[in-house]
Amino acid sequence: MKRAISIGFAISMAMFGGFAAAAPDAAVPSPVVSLDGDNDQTVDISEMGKAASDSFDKIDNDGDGNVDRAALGKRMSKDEFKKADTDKDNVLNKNEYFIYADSLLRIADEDKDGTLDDKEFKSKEGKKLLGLIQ
Ligand SMILES: [Ca+2]
Ligand SMILES: [Ca+2]
Ligand SMILES: [Ca+2]
Ligand SMILES: [Ca+2]
Repeated sequence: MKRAISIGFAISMAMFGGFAAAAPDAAVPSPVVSLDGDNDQTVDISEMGKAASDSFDKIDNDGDGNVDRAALGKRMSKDEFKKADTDKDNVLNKNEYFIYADSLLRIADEDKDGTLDDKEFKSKEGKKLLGLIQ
């Protein structure tokens, strides 16, 4: 007696139009999206501060709480570093780093609402801030 091995033929019903391609707009890089912790489409001082703190910790790879000009690399020019180093000890501590980032945020904040949107991030200071904290 032959036992026929039955292979189940799955009859697939082609579903047309069921899977529309995902809208590609989510892929557009937005500086706000990466920093916007509360998803209100703007970056406020606390979101900026968190990013600044994270980036500071990354730059301060020996963990002594200070970063020097060399460690900052392209993030800051010599003059900017001088300005940020308010106690003139040739390193930036986290507070100095944050205050400098905050000063950029204030200048970039064109409409003075205390937050930066995508448009404001495109300003000179906005870009600088982004380069600093990302
Ligand atoms: Ca936000
Ligand atoms: Ca250090
Ligand atoms: Ca200093
Ligand atoms: Ca604003």
